[in-house]
Amino acid sequence: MNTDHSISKTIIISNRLPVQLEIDKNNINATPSIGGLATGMKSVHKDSNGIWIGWSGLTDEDLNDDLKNKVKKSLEAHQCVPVNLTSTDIDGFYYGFSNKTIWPLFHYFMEYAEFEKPDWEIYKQVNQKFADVVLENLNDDDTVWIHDYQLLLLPQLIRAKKPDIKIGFFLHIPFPSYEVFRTLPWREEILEGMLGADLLGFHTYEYERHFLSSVQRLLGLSLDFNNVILEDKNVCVDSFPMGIDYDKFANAAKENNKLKQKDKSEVQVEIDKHLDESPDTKLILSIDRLDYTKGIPNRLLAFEYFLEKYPEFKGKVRLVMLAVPSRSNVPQYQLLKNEVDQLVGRINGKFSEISWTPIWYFYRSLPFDNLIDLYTSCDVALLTPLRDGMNLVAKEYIACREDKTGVLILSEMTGASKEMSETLLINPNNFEEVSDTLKMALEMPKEEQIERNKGLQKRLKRYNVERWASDFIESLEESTSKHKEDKIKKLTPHRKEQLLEKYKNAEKRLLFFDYDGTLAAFQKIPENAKPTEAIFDLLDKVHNDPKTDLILITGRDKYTFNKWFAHKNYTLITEHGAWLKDGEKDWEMLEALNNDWFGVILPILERFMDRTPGSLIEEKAFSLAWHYRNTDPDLGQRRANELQSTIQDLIANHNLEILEGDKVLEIKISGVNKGRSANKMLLNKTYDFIFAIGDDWTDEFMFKELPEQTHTVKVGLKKTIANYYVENTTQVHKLLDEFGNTSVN
Ligand code: GDG
Repeated sequence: MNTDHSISKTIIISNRLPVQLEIDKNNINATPSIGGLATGMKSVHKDSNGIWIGWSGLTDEDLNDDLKNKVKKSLEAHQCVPVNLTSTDIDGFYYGFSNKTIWPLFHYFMEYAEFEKPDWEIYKQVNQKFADVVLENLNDDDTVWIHDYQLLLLPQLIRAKKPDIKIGFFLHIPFPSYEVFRTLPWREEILEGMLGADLLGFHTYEYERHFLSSVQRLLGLSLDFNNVILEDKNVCVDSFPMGIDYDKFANAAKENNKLKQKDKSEVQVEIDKHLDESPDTKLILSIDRLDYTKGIPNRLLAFEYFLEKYPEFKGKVRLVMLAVPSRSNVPQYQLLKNEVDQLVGRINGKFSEISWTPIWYFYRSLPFDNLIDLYTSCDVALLTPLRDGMNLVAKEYIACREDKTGVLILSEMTGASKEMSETLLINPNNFEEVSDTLKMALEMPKEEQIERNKGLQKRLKRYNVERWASDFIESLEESTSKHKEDKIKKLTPHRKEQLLEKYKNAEKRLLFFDYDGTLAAFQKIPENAKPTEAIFDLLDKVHNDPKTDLILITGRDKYTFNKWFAHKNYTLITEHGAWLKDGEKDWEMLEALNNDWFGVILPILERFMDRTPGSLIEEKAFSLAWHYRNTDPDLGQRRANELQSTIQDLIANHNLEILEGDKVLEIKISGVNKGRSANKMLLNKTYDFIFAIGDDWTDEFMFKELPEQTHTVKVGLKKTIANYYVENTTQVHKLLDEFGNTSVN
C-alpha cells in the first residue's frame, strides 16, 4: 500500500480485518463489518491516513495469485492491508494457541487449556508475519494500536525493529490472576512480548492489577505506581472500560418502537403475537456467542431451578435464548453445543404445556435489526457469564430501553459489572441467588427500573466507544511524551563523547562508583555479586592512571569489601560513609559512630524477618539492614511500610534514621550518608574532573551534595537529580572501559 511519508498515521492491528470478504466467481466482494471494535476505531481509522492490518478471513489455499491481488485491491479501498495466512497457520495460531490455550487459561478454565508446543511455534510465526506486514507499512512518526490475545507477542516484535515507534496494546479479555497465568509454559515470553508496548490497556483495574503482579513475580521487574520500569523505558499500564456506540443502539431502538405493524420484522411480529395472546407473560433475554465462558448451561439450570422454586411463574415467563455459533472447530465448543441442546430439550420437555414452552432457543446469528427487536421486547436480560472481559450485550440492552424500563441481571464475573452497579449483580454459580434475583427482577416496580437505568444510560452515552478509543490514544500520546522526557537525560553517544573529552583534558580526576546495581548486577544472594576478573581489569585500568583517584563507595559492610578489594589498594568507602580505606592505608572511621542501639532494633527486625519469608537481616558494624528483595513483592512492600511505622519512635529517640534503598531498609545513625562522606574526599585536594555514578536512592545523596560541576550519572530509569542516566551495568562497564582507554592513551 502506498503510504504518504510526510503525514503520520495510526495503524490498527487485530486478528481479523473489519471487512467481510466473499469470493463471487472470480471476484471479491468486500463489505465493512459492524462490530463494536470497528465502530469504536472508526474515527481513529479514518483520520490521518490510518490503516488497519489483519487477516482477511480467506486463507492462502482459498486464493490463487489473481484473487490474492484482488483481495489486496478491494481491501485497499477500505484502508485495510491483509496479512496472508495459510490454513495451517489458522489451525495452530487461531484455533490452536489462541483459542485452546490463551482463551481458556485467561478465562480461568484451566482444565481446558492445552499446552501444545507446535501450536506455540505457529503462534510465534504468525505474530512474526503480522510484524512483517506492519513494518512494511510503518513510518517513523506513526502510532500503532494492537488489539487482543491473538497478538500478544507483536508489540515486542515491532519494538525490536523500530525502538522509537509509539505502540499501544489493548486486551479485550480478562488478564488472569498470577496463580493461573504462571501455569503457562511460555509465560515469560508472553509478558515480554506485551511489554514492547508503551501503553497496555485492560477493561478493568483487576486485570491491570493481575498483569502487574505477574510482571513483578515472573520477570522480577519493579513498578512505579502503574508503570513497569524497564531498562530504557517505562511501560504504562492502565484500565479503559470499553463502551458501545450508544447512539446507534438508542436510535435503532427508537426507530424500532415507532414502526407500523406492516413494517415490523418477522421476529417482532412473532413476539407481538405471543404477547397479545398472553399479555401477562414476561420475556427474559439471553444473548451470547456459544462459548463456555458465557455460562449458558448454568443459566439454563438456574432457570430450571427458578421454575421449580417459584412455580407461580410457570406459563408467565419465557426465556428467549440466542446462542450465536462460534469456533465450532474447537472440540470444547462442540461439546458445549450438545450440552446446551440437551438442557434446552430436557427443560422444555419437563415444563412445557400446550400453550407454553419455557425456552425459545435460537442457535444462529441474527441481523442487527432483529437484535434490536429482542433488546426492546424483553423485560429482563439475564447475563450470567462465568468470566467475561467486558460484555457489551449488557450495555447494548440498557441503551435500547427507550422508556428506561427493563431489568438487567448481570454476572459479577464480567468486566461490565464494575461499571454497572445499578444493575442486579449475581454470582452465576449461586442458583439460589440467581433464581431469587430473577423473581425480584420480574416483580420490580417500573419506577425503580427507571431510577436504576437513568444513571446507567447517562454513563453509557458519555463514555461511549469513541470516547474509549480517544482516551486510549490520548494516554498513549502522554505516555510516549513522558518516555521522551525520560530520554532527555540519556547519556547519548554525543554526550558521552563530550564527557570523555573533559575526562581526557583533566589534570586531576576524582571518580565515585557505587557497587551493587552499578558495577555489579543484583543477585538473589548478595554474596554472589562479588567482582569478576573483568570488573577488576576495568577498574585497574582507571586506577593505575596517576591522574585519577578512584573511589568505590557502597552501603555494604567493611568486612565484605575488605575481602573483595583490599588487595587492589583502591580507595573504599563502606557502610554509606562509616569507614574509609584510603589506598594502601588501613581502615579508619570517618564518623564517630556506635552500635549501642542494636539491642533495641535487632529483635524487631528479627520478628519481621521471621514473618516475611525470603527477607534477611544484614548486620554491619554500625548499621542494620533488612533486605526484602527475595520476598513476595506485595508482602515485602507492605512489611517494609509496617516496619517503618513500628520503629518510628525508637528511631527518633536514638538519633537514628531509616535509609530506603532498592528493596532494603537500613537503620543507622542519623546524618551519615554517601554525600557527606564523598565530600570529605575533596578536602585539601583540587580536582578539575569529578564524576559520580550510582543506581539507587542512597546515591542521590552524592548527586545532591557533591559540588555543582560534578558529572552525575544514574543507572536505570528511576527518578533522579543526576545529570544523565545509562540503562544498565553493561553500559557502566563500557563507560569505565572508555575512561580506562583514555587514561592509557
Ligand atoms: C470479546 C470479549 C468484550 C451477538 N450476537 C449477535 C450480535 N452480537 C454482538 C453483540 C455484541 C457482540 O456481538 C458481543 O460482544 P460481547 O462483549 O458480549 O462478547 P465477545 O464476542 O465475547 O467479545 C468481551 C468484547 O470482546 C469487547 O472488548 O466485551 O468480554 O469476550 O456487540 O451485539 N450481533 C448481531 N447478530 C447477532 O446474532 N448483529
